[in-house]
Amino acid sequence: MKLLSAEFIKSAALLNQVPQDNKPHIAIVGRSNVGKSSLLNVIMNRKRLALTSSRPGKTRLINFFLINDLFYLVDLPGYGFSKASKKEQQHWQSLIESYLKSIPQLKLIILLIDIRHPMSPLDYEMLEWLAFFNHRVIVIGTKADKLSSNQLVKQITYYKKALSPFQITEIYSFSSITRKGKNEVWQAISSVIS
Ligand SMILES: Nc1nc2c(ncn2[C@@H]2O[C@H](COP(=O)(O)OP(=O)(O)OP(=O)(O)O)[C@@H](O)[C@H]2O)c(=O)[nH]1
Ligand SMILES: [Mg+2]
Repeated sequence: MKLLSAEFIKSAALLNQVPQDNKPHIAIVGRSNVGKSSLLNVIMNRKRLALTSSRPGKTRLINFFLINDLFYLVDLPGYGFSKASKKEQQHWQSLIESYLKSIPQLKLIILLIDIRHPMSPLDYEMLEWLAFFNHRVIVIGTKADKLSSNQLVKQITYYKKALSPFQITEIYSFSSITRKGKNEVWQAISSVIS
């Protein structure tokens, strides 16, 4: 599949604001600041269609981007943003969770982790939760440009082992700076869309 068009459609603060048509959804999840919006821009071949920031907590709503008039890429707020108030965190968490459990058009979850670090307790929680709802998940390790190729091999090996209990075999490293991993993400998307 080739990228033909990418268009911002809307932001949703509530579940009933999610687009109501039957087009498939592919959602990007991961902790705050891991690089979700940056990855989306690389995938959509646009510099700033999804807004990014070096300060965690940039994405606060569910943002929908229509690709090729065919499916939605969905940018979710990150989890584990400690500077937000408890009330805000609970609101995001319930928004993310209700979206992830109640949208039948959701075909694939792209879970982002920072390849430099081990999985956090919140990543484990998210994986267990996604497994409970039987979602198809691939894992993408972001910020690969910050590691040497030796370190990268080591981290991928660690992740393969950590993810095997979740029956996840697809794990790729990615960099929004070098665009490494872009093709692998596109391939995973194509495989659930066509
Ligand atoms: N070196 C490097 N920096 C990255 C990469 N991806 C993202 N960043 C940086 O990490 C910061 C956060 O990126 P975002 O894409 O806004 O992260 P996010 O996951 O959407 O964050 P929230 O919206 O807060 O949940 C920004 O300063 C990005 O420039 C990467 O692959 N390599
Ligand atoms: Mg974001």
